[in-house]
Amino acid sequence: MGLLRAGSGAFLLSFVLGSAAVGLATGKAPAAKDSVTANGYTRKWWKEAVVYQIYPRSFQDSNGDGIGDLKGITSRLDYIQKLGVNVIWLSPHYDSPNADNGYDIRDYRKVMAEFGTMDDFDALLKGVKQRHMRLVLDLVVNHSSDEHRWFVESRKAKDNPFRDYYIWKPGKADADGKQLPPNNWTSFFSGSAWKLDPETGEYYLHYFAEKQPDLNWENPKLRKEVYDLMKFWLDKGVDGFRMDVIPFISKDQGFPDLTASELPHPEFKYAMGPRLHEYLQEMNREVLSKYDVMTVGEAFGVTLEQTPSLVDERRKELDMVFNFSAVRLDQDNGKWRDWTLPELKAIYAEQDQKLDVHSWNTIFLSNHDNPRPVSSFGDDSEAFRVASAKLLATMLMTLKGTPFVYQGDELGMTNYPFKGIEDFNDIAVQNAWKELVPGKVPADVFLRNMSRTSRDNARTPMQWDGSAQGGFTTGSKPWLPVNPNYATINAKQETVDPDSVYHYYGRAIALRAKTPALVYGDFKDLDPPNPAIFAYTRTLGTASYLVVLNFSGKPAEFALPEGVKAGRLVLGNLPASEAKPAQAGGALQMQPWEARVYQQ
Ligand code: TEU
Ligand code: CA
Repeated sequence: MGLLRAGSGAFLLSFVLGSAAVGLATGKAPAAKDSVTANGYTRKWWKEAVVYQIYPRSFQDSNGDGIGDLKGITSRLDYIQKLGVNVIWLSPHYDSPNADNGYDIRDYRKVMAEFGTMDDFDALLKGVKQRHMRLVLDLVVNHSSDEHRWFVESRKAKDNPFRDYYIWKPGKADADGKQLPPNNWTSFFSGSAWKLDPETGEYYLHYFAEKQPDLNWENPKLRKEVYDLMKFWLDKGVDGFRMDVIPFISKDQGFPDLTASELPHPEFKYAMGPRLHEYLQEMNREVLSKYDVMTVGEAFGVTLEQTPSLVDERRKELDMVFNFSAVRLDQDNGKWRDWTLPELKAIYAEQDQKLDVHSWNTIFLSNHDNPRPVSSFGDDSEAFRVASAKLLATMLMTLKGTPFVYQGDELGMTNYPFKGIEDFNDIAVQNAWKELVPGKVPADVFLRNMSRTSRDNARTPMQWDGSAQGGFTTGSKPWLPVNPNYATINAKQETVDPDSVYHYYGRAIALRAKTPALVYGDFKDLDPPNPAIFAYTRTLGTASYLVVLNFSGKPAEFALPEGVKAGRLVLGNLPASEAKPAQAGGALQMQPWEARVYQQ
């Protein structure tokens, strides 16, 4: 077993003796009430796991209609398993009219017809389990679709039994008696967050699209419905939830206007409402505590200071959250910005400082809402795409926290060469275009910005092979065009090439899996202000690793600080890496985008 080779001394003994060590290797759940610790952390399977995110619409089409589906995913499970990941997070697969690609759910207990049937889901779940992986679903319960039965009822009349499942308010009249929304809250998809519904003459709240009315968590009946639907899926055997904008579920019942300074970032006002902790603790008590599952909340609008209040294990709320600082470092309020390496390093250092042993972090640079990391954080030019994608993989697998890999990143897939507005599918882009162009923003400026920041960059189909449509569909019209670089960047080519980004991900994931220090070890940034090199150590007892990453297209020297040595090279992204161990006081000559991991 790999674990036996890693680390040493008393720590190793407790690590291997713990029943969870067996779980780690087999993918089975550790024994309940396992309280084995590592470096002060309670060991958990989800802390030791690597998660792979699937956006079903774009993963693999099985019937030629141009839309990815569950059968398609099942047919690719071997590919995912061979990468060495332990958990799959599936973006919404529920019945939906697709105003926001499944993040607008019409029926929480039904599979989206385009994706298949409940039998297909059961087959997928079985296939995942057979391969000793786990399946985590997307829980979208801040809002539903306006086509959900609850909303169809709710909008009918003020005294409808489902009225209080949503948030209804009368409008305000201005000086001329004109009807205005109840307050100035804005939607993330442009315009007011309130929509006047002619049926009853009241407004309903929608933080996202008009077709995504916010659910009213003040209503205990609604909360019970949510807990029941969670149990429905957990009883099928799923292993947890990624919770969509979960910090938004509790609303300030005073519904105060946002101030001018709050308006650019309403997420910080919408998140962490007065009853959020109460709801999460109730959910944990009623549902989560009864299963051996993992939860990860999308912490949009949550500050790092607030994070422990959601994930401190003693509070029994969530296991982990996605903090947005790193993934959105290249954007400010939807606008692309230049970022610097010291800024990125400061984020990870601060996360490490502010989360103590009771709180666990996530490490990710991408998902279905963000551009491709090799384009944003690496260099997707011909010269450096492969090296920089591997460097990012090295970082993801060696920082402290559970790593999340978004589909296609393991191939080094890049942003899409968007040209016109018609190339974009995302409702966020289409709504913003209508609101801003041409009056407030010139079209070319808008398009240039969106081509760097748009969510559609991540949503183009998986590139499986060099055949038409990249092997994503046998049809001629995928729902979103395949990136034209599929001829050179694709899974078929990368699975046969031992030097590919794909196989490098596999090696980095395997290294993490067998190296407790890379999971639980102390993190220390060796040179925070260095503009090109990110160098850090991960140390657990006597086991210590040195990670050196050259985040630039130029050679860079890294002088080893006092007490740090580069011993045995255990991972490197360039064949020409100097394998010669460098002693303390020596220097490493790093090639452009070179990444190395040494055992000290
Ligand atoms: O994302 C919400 C979110 O925080 C953003 O990434 C959002 O998409 C962006 O800021 C829009 O400008 C979650 C889902 O991940 C996303 O796909 C959904 O669209 C959204 O919630 C609504 O469910
Ligand atoms: Ca299909």
